[in-house]
Amino acid sequence: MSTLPLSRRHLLGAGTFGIGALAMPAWARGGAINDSAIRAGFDEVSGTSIDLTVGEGMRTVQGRRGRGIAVNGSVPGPLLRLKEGTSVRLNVRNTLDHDSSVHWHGLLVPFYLDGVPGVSFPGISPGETFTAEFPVRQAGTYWWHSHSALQEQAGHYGPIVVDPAGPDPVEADRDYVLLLSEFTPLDPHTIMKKLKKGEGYFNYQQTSWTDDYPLDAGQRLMWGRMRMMATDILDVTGSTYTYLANGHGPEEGLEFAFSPGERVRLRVINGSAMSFFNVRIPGAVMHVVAADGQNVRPVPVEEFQIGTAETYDIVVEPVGEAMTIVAEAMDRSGMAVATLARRPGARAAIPPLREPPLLTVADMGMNHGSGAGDMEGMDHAAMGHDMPAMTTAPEPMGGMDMGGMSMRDTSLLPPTVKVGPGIDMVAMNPVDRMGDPGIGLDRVGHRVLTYNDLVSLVRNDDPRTPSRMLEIHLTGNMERYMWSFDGKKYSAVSDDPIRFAYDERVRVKLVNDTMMAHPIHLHGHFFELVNGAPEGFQPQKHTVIVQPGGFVQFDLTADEPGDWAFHCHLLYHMHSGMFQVVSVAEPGGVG
Ligand SMILES: [Cu+2]
Repeated sequence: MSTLPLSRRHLLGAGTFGIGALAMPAWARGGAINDSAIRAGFDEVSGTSIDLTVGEGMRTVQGRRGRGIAVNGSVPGPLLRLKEGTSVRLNVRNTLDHDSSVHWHGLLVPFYLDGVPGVSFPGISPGETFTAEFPVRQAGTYWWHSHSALQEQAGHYGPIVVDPAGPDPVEADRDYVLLLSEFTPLDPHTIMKKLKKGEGYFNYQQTSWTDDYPLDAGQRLMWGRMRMMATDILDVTGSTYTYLANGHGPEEGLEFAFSPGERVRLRVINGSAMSFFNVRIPGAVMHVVAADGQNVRPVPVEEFQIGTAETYDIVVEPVGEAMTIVAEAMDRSGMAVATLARRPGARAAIPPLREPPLLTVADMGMNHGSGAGDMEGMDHAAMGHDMPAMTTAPEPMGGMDMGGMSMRDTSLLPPTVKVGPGIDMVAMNPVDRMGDPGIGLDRVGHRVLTYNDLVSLVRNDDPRTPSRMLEIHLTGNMERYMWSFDGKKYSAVSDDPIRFAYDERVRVKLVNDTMMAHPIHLHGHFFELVNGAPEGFQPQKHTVIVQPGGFVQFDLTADEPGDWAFHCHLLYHMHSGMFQVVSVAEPGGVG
């Protein structure tokens, strides 16, 4: 290689009079950033015109290496700091050798800038720069991510904070972003293939005859007959994932500084592909002040579950030298960790992972009551079958006789649901589970947030009663890893969208016929959870967890014309078909 010394000299020489070119980081020059490692953590970008460059490279997390997709050279990509009432121009340059995209998750934008390939936008071709310019109409905590293929799993995501035009009702001395996600050295398409082969592939906590789960022989037989697993809590687990806090593994020591007496605002974003987290700060009370970017009346809690794609803002007053922020994966196969530290290096104890939870009768959609904690004093004998453990509490099904109970009775489904191999489970008696803290948190012995605790801080602007009800079933065949709405797997252009008239007010009921919790996200809108909040103060969200075997209802004002994505935010569920297009008519137009 006689040219090597020459080219090296050439490069060195260029440096002496081409400082500008050399000062430009590798990611900005474009192309693969193979040999320059992707940084963990993120910079902050702001102003009226922001450049984002999508590139590829190698990531290393706690010694594990894998290929990744970075934006501006880091995972997560940069924090976009925007200001309500201004306009912003976002220039997204794609240096990958395949298409990319950015969806501004939670931001109200015109539909053609929403960044979902195949829905009013073709995607960003290799070498192309896509510009999204729009007015910033809201304040709060949001995030952005690729909507192309499985890029989000590889690292293509980052946080958004929008500062309010006026005074912020949340008073805090410090303001931090805590973006939770996961790292895997596996190629995301490899994960998809493994899930297709066997849904329990990553579930190393499977019940077996020799393990020490509190299930007796009869219970094991019952779960086996149903071809289900009581430990089937998350599809992809800590067996491959390292859980990340702002891109850092739990041993990599992410710190947030505080001084005694200060109020610290933490903007918690679940930017993971497949994980629900249970978040707590042992010893601290967390005041939940915003959900999905929208201010709520403060709720003091000691733990909350955050579904994929949700955000919660909390305010804490740390005490002592340090406090540990623990984000435990819902199946307790790992945790992301950060520290509130009074001085650099200060640490508090990290609690061990708790016992993995088991699915319950309620998760199978066989509730007979009105929801969690409401089963006391029920006369089970009068219901004609012997089900002593019929509660939403996390008890295994002691002595349950499943005879005569069909979990696949498709006659329970409305005619709008397409019955076929895509459905292997039908909730027998789905109930409103918005008072449920989430899988595994029923009996933790301290106060846990539920959706029923959320009350909007300000009055909502549409007081109308919905004029119609739309029921949508979340369906799936877990064994074949097929996921769908109403039994229909999404297959692009041929599908009939869900249609709304312009400004129509609709109550949407999402019924979960499966045994997994699904975080359902509607683009372009906020909807109001029907959670018993005082009239006019239902909390607004863009993503809602529908608990297994349960339902949620929300009121939607369809006032953003255009085609919008509507999907489960578990990446591999979306990729396997749990996706639809919502079409909102133009003003005066026909749906
Ligand atoms: Cu899902």
